Amino acid sequence: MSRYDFIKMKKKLAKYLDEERFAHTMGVMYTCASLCMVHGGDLGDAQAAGLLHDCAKCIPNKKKIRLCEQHHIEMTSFEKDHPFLLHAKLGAYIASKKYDIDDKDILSAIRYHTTGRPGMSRLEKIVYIADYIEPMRDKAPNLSRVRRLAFEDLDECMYEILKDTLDYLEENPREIDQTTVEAYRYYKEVHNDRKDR
Ligand code: DGI
Ligand code: FE
Ligand code: FE
Repeated sequence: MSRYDFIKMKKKLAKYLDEERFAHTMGVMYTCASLCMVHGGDLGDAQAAGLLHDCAKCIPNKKKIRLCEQHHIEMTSFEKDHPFLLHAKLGAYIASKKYDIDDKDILSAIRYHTTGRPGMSRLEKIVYIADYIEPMRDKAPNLSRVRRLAFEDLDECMYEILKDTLDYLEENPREIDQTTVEAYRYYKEVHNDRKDR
């Protein structure tokens, strides 16, 4: 038996997410599980992180800001201007308070699932990547290649996804969060260091 009551968690989550988001969430949860089977780690933790990664996604933007203020969750001015980004931070908070998750790595995987960050843990990478490649996703470029890469090499896959995400965001450079840029630079360096060896 898993330490997690996934049935109970899913029931609760279904109340806070719309149908489409819930379906995406299931895709992410099972994709996290599959990636964990290949790359290692705790299967229950991977599923819990995937299941809860977007738990704050359907909260209206104004309310996201208000909740962050109420619970003393620090916001950058960029996040205040782009409140959809807050669903990651706020999601980590809700996962800990409302879903009794106390594992730091799970909470951090939720926290950084939108931007990534330099030096991510295996679980953080698994959630970030699963969010991008789950079966319902269909808009990103190079998806079939990225999907294969996800099961071969997490760091290379992070580099590829961050590169494609920034290429897409470059259309409106003012929209780019510094954390995304820092994550990209980090995984680009990992990529280049390997090539040189
Ligand atoms: O919540 P999801 O839609 O499942 O996925 P997500 O939390 O990864 O959010 C996806 C969007 O986030 C995607 O359109 C790219 C965008 N994103 C990632 N980094 C940045 C960003 N958007 C802005 N404005 N700035 C960023 O740095
Ligand atoms: Fe998200
Ligand atoms: Fe998501």
